[in-house]
Amino acid sequence: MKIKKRKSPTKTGGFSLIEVLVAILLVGLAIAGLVAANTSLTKANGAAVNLSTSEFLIEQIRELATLLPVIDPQSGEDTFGPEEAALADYDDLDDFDNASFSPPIGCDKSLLNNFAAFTQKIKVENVSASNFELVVGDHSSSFVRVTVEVFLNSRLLSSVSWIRARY
Ligand SMILES: [Ca+2]
Ligand SMILES: [Ca+2]
Repeated sequence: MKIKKRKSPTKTGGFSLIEVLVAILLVGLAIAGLVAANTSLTKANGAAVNLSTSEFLIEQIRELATLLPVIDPQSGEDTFGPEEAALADYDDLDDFDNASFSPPIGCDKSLLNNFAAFTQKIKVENVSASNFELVVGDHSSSFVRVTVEVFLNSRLLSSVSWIRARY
């Protein structure tokens, strides 16, 4: 009588348990790597979007400021700061000194409610005609430095300064 030989599992062409475990481990590592790469890409993308938004919000103030005279058209140098009660009536650059807008404003002073988490902070300072780094007394020179900072939930994203001459 013939006894049927049982085939050994290693000779069937299948995988051993160790091989399967190693394969699972490698696939797991590959998936973990992909998830990590995707997470950092998403974070980088989010940061880039926030940065472009802050540049856009700075640009709004720059455009608005470009159209304004440096001192008030009516009161001249009498007041450094706003002579007017409402933002809609602000008509010179120093009206915006120490102004903070959240939601931020557009170049037409309208509220940009879609960017409510962002804040624009504006500083207007007179600087020396011979040294733009040197802040001098209000209305004591013909040059002002406008600084706009943009915050996202109180975290500073961008800050830009520029010089305007009084004309
Ligand atoms: Ca004014
Ligand atoms: Ca003013």
